[in-house]
Amino acid sequence: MKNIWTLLLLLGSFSLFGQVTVDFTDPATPTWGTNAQRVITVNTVPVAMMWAGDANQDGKVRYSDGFIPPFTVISSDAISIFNVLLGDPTAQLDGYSQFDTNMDGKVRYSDGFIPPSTVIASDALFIFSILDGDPAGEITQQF
Ligand SMILES: [Ca+2]
Ligand SMILES: [Ca+2]
Repeated sequence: MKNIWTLLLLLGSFSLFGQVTVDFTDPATPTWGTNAQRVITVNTVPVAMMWAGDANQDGKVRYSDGFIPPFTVISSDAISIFNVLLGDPTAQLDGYSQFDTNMDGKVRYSDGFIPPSTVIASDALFIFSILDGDPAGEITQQF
């Protein structure tokens, strides 16, 4: 299972016959709910994408733990990456994984470097960037 959330097309009705092509990268494509997609700018063009970063699969993207009094803890996705690497901040897992938030085929807590110039980006820092650099930020999956 990946760390991206399900995305639903918002249509009044549709036919079950024939082939339908839907461009979810077009921000004008109607999707169910509010804030269902993240919109970024690529070469000055707005592009919609699915939310990623829910490494622990709890329906929320968080960099740090959250707390809702009196007893509810919302676990950090970044810490879940640290834990799956057995607490080694420089470790790396290769292959398909829900903890691979930037979807490069590798799970890393910190950036890796292969000389002379290859950087393997941190999945934890990717979560931080999804939250626009707010360590206490949170995005909740709709539905
Ligand atoms: Ca989560
Ligand atoms: Ca990765």
